[in-house]
Amino acid sequence: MASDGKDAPNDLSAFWMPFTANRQFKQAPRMLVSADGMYYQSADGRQVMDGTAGLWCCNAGHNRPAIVQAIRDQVGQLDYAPAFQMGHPKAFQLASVLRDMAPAGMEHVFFTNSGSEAVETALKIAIAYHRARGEGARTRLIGRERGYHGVNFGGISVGGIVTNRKVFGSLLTGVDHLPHTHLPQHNAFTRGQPEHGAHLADDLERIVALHGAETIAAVIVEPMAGSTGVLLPPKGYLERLRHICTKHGILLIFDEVITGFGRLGSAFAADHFGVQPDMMCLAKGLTNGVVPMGAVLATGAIHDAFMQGPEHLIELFHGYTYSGNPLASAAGLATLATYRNEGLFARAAELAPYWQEALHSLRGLPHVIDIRNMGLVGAIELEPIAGAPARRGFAAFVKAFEAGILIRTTGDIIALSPPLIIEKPHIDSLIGSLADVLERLD
Ligand code: PXG
Repeated sequence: MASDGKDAPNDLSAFWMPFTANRQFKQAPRMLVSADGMYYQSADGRQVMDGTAGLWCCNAGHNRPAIVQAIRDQVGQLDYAPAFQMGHPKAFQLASVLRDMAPAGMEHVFFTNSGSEAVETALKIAIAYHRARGEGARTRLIGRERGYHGVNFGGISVGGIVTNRKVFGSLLTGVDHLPHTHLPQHNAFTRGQPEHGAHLADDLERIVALHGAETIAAVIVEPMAGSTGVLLPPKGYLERLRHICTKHGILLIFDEVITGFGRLGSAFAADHFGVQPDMMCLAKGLTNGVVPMGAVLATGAIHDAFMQGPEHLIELFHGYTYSGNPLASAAGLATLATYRNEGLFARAAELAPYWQEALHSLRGLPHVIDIRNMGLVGAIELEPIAGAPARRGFAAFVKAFEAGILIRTTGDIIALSPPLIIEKPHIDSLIGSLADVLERLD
């Protein structure tokens, strides 16, 4: 439903906004009031093209009838069911659909309400799994520099974005980090996976030598690091990580909160790169971003290790009031059906070469020091203003919004991740508008 913007509020003071420059926003609010297909409408009545699928989540675009209807129907039929010791059909149906579309071996689904909770869940399962098998000394968790795994304590501990960590105390103990894979000196302006950097996975051997494999529970990485500014895995890197984890009995967790559900042109990054993790974290595109939901997928071996002891006892002391919530489950089922019926993952793969060329046409514009892409993801890295990191990126974001396109910036990196329903004329218009913005940037 289009809105005339009359519902835009006057008092903005109470809402403490997440990951937002609150004072700047409240002086010059960027308010969205409705959305349809590829477009948002702003409170001042402008069409704004969604270049980021919301926050990497509305992969099927906005206001999709089947999803809207499924939620409407569900809320009138069963609004809530207790998540513990009780069930309802749609959560089981959604788990089965997810299992069937996931890479072979991912047999069980644990529902959460966000990507952050999926990460905490996977880390806890990893540690408890080893303990259930009699390897209780395996408690260490290995993340990666520049990794983003949500904002809870486990996630920021294994994560590697300094601003998300440094003011929050001592975090989890027993955590180590692999080096990030961003090598601009070798890989700038790469199309798709970079050539250089597979050797960076070998750092895991150093960490194993330091602590002993028998103390390490899991390695968690984003197969493609999104939030930190789109860092693609160098060719051979994920394969090497898988090999070293297997060799030492360490679980490999892929955080696919961004890469899941077609972003790279395959259902999951694990499919795209042909590398099999032991667990996967999902969220965002699972429900097209419409109702919050996350999930952890785990192998049969992990799940089965817990299924012992007296049958009346809880096997895993973990879960959320809203795990498998009926509205979220209904939204998830309708979303996955929409992806399937419209062939949206294949569509992303088909459009990827056009997207790639459009993005790389920005090379040579002022301040552009790197462009990288894969599937329907792209990043344009800008040279930071000396002494004022993130200022140029933020200016690009604000100017882009004024020009009618929604982009994401992290520091001085612009990230683009449009809905998978995007068409070539949209790509031309998005990249054309962005080129104008870059031309005008100080
Ligand atoms: N893991 C990954 C890989 C993510 O990208 C999370 C976990 C946490 O998900 P929740 O649902 O708790 O937010 C994320 C979230 C951005 C951006 O613009 C990225 C995320 C969230 C908001 C903005 O890069 N990723």
